[in-house]
Amino acid sequence: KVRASGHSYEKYNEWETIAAWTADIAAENPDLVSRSVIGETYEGRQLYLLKVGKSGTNKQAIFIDCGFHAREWISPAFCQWFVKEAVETYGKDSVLTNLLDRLDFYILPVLNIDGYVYTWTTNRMWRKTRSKNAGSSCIGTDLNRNFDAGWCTIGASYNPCASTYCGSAPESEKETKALADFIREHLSSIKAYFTIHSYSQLLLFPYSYTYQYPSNFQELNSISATATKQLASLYNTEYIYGPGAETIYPAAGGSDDWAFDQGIKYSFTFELRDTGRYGFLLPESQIKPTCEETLLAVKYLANYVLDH
Ligand code: ING
Ligand code: ZN
Repeated sequence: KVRASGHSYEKYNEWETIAAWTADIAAENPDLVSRSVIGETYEGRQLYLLKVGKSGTNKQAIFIDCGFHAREWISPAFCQWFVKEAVETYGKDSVLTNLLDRLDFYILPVLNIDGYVYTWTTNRMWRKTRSKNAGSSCIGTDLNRNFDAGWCTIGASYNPCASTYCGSAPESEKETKALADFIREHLSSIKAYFTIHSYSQLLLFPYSYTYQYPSNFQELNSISATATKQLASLYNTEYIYGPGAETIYPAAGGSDDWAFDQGIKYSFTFELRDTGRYGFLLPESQIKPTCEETLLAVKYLANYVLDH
């Protein structure tokens, strides 16, 4: 198959390769994949969004984003893997076929593109965006502290030099604004929101900005139990699940809490492999097993959402 030069699902791809891949995968699978642009990054790169699913009327949707944090390279790899699985197994795998017939998946392969590029060129451990901050020589905002969900009240910093800088205001970043605008415009169809991070092997749900439990805590807790069991069924990878604040740490301004408060009652943050041996530098040999096991959890949750 014609494929963006150098692209591989089992390697970490640089941004230009991922960008070319989004065009190719849509062109090769017009009945299943379409590409749109939902905005631009601070440095002017286009934010591509893939809509994956068979065309139909009044379809519900699941939104999945990857690449909030620049150094979490396994995250964009998962979004690419998900689209690959969709196009390669449609009509073969009955579960995925049913999902694609009845749901649309919006896949945002990399949100923090500028930061991702910076991790390839300059600093592999960069997390934030690359936007300039007024009155400071420090660069960047933490996109997962920039949403309007208890913004900057806990687990975030007003200091532009901090790695968890919340930005000058909620949605101050073009990337945050583009994502939030898209979700607001599609609220009537979006039933679930999954945001993919690494590392720690956690499945988190609201809230992170408060220790209070969400209205549907029991339901989220029990489907998280099943989703992580599904995930572990492949390679015994152990995940811990629970509300963000008590499971990882309290942190305001995250996208899952914001999506939940917009009314998207199935809102999750995945923290993929590993638990720290390699951390953000997860070897490429682990891309395939990590994506395969994660896909089991995503498929289970997507199926659950279909019936609820
Ligand atoms: N972890 C997330 C972070 O942004 C998180 C954890 C999830 C915080 C949901 C707030 C809301 O810190 C990583 N690895 O980025
Ligand atoms: Zn992250």
